[in-house]
Amino acid sequence: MIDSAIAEKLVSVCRGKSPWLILSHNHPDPDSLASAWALQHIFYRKGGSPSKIVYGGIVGREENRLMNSLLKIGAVHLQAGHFKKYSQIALVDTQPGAGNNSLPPEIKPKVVIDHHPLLSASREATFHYVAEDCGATATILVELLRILEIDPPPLLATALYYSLISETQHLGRDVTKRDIDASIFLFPRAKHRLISRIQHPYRNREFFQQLYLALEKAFTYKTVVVAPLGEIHHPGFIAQLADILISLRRLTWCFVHGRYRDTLFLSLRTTHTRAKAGKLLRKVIGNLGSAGGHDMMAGGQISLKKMTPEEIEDIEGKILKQLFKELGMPEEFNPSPLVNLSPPA
Ligand SMILES: [Mn+2]
Repeated sequence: MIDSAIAEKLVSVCRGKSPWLILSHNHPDPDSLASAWALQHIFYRKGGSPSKIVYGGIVGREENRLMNSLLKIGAVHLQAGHFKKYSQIALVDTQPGAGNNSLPPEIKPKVVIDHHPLLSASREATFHYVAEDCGATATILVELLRILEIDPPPLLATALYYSLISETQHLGRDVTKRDIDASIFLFPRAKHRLISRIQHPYRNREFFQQLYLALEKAFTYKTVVVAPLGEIHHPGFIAQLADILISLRRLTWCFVHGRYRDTLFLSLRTTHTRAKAGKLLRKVIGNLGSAGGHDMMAGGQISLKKMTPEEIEDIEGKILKQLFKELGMPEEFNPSPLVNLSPPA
């Protein structure tokens, strides 16, 4: 549990009437949405300061769109003038330099709250709290709410609980005692019927089309299932597909990548509970881009701006080769398709 001195420091930082810009991931997942919303609540209740929750990219997954609208979170797309209008910036579930947010490099955030490994630029924030022993940033926000004696309204509790179970696959992945304690606190406060509606959304045809193409492209090699998707409809699909493919029996690693608007998005999953997937993906990507993650899951991105199709293909090939090398797999490469529709010989 976070100690009260840390919570009091956050309160002292947010006192005053000037408005805050709370920045989540570019393509926000439930954890960054719920955490941003909880921080907005703390700012309002303890500092009396208004704030806006923004993201740089798109809310791609149907579940996340539903979460934003059904729970009335009110996260909006970042506008060009926002950084001029709001002088105080807070980053949640991400950090300056993490590569998955739209913070311009010359702007220093005042507040950083995250559960990914600490990046050096975060130390320059007036308040930074980065706890790797939390499976979700939402856990940190729950602890802050509790220590500040703010009882979260039902919809906020619902968002935080949904974030916890979605980020940790129902408290099964990268989860610690802090997450369990937070979930016990949230459980009686959350509206579970709403969570069920979010978890079982109606999907448009685009999703099935994308899934079909993905399964066609996926292949397995040794203990890895790989899906090189090429162009995709939205970046959120990468993580979604990785979560599906890692369920493939007997395989222990899953690697998915796809391109969206000049960026290559990558997702890595493993069934090994202590695998340091985040570290591994950072090694694989090297100085080509950025990555972050935990033991069993990681994500990254590489800018493809001004690259020719050949250069892009080259990068994708390099990354894959590097991944196999890091996983200690032999040089010779004989993949087999995940789905084989040809009739038996
Ligand atoms: Mn998170």
